[in-house]
Amino acid sequence: MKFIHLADVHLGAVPDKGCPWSAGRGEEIWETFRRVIAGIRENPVDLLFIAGDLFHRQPLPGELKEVNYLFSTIPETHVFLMAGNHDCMRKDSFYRTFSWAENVHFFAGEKMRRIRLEKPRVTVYGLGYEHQEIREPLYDGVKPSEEDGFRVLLAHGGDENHIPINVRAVSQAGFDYIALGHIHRPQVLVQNKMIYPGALEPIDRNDTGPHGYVEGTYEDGLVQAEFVPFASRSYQKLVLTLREDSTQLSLEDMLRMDIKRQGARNIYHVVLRGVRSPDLLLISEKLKSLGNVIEVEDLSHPAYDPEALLRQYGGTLIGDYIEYFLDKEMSLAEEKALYYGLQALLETSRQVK
Ligand SMILES: [Mn+2]
Repeated sequence: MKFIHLADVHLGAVPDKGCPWSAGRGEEIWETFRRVIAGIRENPVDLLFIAGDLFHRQPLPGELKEVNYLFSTIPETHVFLMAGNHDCMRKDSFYRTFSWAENVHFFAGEKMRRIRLEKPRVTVYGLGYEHQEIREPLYDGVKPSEEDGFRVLLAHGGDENHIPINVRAVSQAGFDYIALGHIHRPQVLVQNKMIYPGALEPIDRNDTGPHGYVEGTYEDGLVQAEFVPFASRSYQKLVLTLREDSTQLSLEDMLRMDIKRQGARNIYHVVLRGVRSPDLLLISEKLKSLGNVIEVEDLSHPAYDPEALLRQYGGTLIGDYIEYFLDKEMSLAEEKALYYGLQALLETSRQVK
């Protein structure tokens, strides 16, 4: 028996609002979901688990129809679907009245339900969110009944406000596989058994690293499951190390090359480290324009030698300023203050001369 497990697709989300590349990303999330279904059409699986937050917010009737159309193109695959906290089934939710294709099994309501199929032999336990927050540990006491075949728990949450989960209790309750959703970074809690596949596409800048879904098999009581990277891009951190001879243009070249090497589609958080010449005036806006750069964080500092400057400027305002900092353990912010302050003081004293 083959299955695919995904979660947190967040259809309808438009990540990185205000950034030049943002406009296409809402569409891209739909496209990646469509590609998953197209992949199943080519290499069929028996079961598709979608562990909540398929939509970023309340789905519109048209959106449900699109998703249902996609499911109808894989009639051999049984789709198990639940509402998560983002797309929870409110009183007026279109989820309540929607009629799904025959191969779709939708968990409606916060009461635990069991769906049993005979072909293939599988039992899936689950529920759907009707509220944005659920603080009761609804999964902790659930035990599957004794029956043959693949026994699965479809579950969304795991933090304090979204059905807290006791990993030990749930992993030992007797399920063959626990298909989790809600945490956006892929995470294996128990190998081949209890897994967060993470968001299918990264949804915001905290969703760093690879994204995709989990693909697995169930054979004679044995589950094999592995992560398949599938997202069209990822958020990455990119560190540029400055030296005293770095210039704005040399940095731009370095960044261009790094972005080319790591993929122009990815979205970068650029961190500047190392030392730079005191007269280098960094234009980080310019760096931002060289690719999908969401932030430039400057942790570099000018190549001043505070001790030498102290000898040179002892007894002056600059000397006192340096002494104030050198006498103590400096935090990162204080270190920055020292260097920025020095820069300002040295420039003023130069102008006075
Ligand atoms: Mn969620």
